[in-house]
Amino acid sequence: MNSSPPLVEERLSEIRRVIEEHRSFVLLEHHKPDGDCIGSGLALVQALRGLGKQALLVSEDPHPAVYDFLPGREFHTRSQYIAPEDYKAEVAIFIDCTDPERTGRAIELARDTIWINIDHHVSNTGFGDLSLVVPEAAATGEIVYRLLLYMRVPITKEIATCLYAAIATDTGGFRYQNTTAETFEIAGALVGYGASPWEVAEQVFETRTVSSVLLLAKALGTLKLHRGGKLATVAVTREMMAQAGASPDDTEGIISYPRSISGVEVSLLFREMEDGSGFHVSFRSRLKVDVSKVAVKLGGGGHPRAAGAYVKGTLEEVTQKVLAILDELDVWTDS
Ligand SMILES: [Mn+2]
Repeated sequence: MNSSPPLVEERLSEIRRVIEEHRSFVLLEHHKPDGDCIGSGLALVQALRGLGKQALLVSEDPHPAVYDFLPGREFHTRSQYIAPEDYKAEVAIFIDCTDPERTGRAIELARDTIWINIDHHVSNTGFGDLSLVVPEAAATGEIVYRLLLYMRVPITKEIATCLYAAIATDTGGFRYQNTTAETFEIAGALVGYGASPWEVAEQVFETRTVSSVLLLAKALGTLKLHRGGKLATVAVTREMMAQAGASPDDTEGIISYPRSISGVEVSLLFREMEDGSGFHVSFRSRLKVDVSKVAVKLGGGGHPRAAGAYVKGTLEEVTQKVLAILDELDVWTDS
């Protein structure tokens, strides 16, 4: 992990220079931020503050309550609470965002700033004045760690906890295919800096709200198998959300159940949009199918094993549309 590829090395040095030469920063998260985005953002905002910089982490959507235990929350706000004229940054750092639009209204704070793009999504557009996109990284948290190490920024227990949480969540607790030796090396180093694997696991993986468990029960009632048992789908409607008293966060993790069924290669979760215009489709694949290709065809994006897209229409129409694209890609035959 000490030998970065030349391009990454060059970008790290350019980013270090930009950080050293400026004093005010805005860090932008993608909409519906996940653990990697939140942990990476909180780590970086605390690191910049530690360097004596002015830094603020901004997201359009709230942080799910499950991440409330992470340090640095006092440096985060939502775009609805801050007007662009109230916070003038010289540099904007986009975190875990495939493209700038993913930040939603938070992007208004990035006007007339230098743009730095730090991400690990294959589908990242390479936007920004400086882009540090490392698709081999399991999490954006790994890249932020490398940057802090490169800059010789002291890694406090607080920063280590945030980065560890970022990596633990994007690797599904070090179980997904993206987990590498480097992931463990970095995670090990972070534990050395004071991160507690047990505390993060307990808070993030071992704690659920009652509404999420009720919603899970309803979602599993919709389970259907297609294409000879290689595709499993579940749906969450607005009605089910209301009955369970669920918030959008409560859909987290539901998709891992259909994917865990023996023989299933691809699983889909259809989540009805709040305005009823269509469904957000989450894709997960086990081994062979690159679901990011399907998501991109539908105007979405993501990783080969986890992706998502918004599709307009009724549940039946959306299901037919997605299945047609999966069939078109001929993913069921090459076994
Ligand atoms: Mn990520």
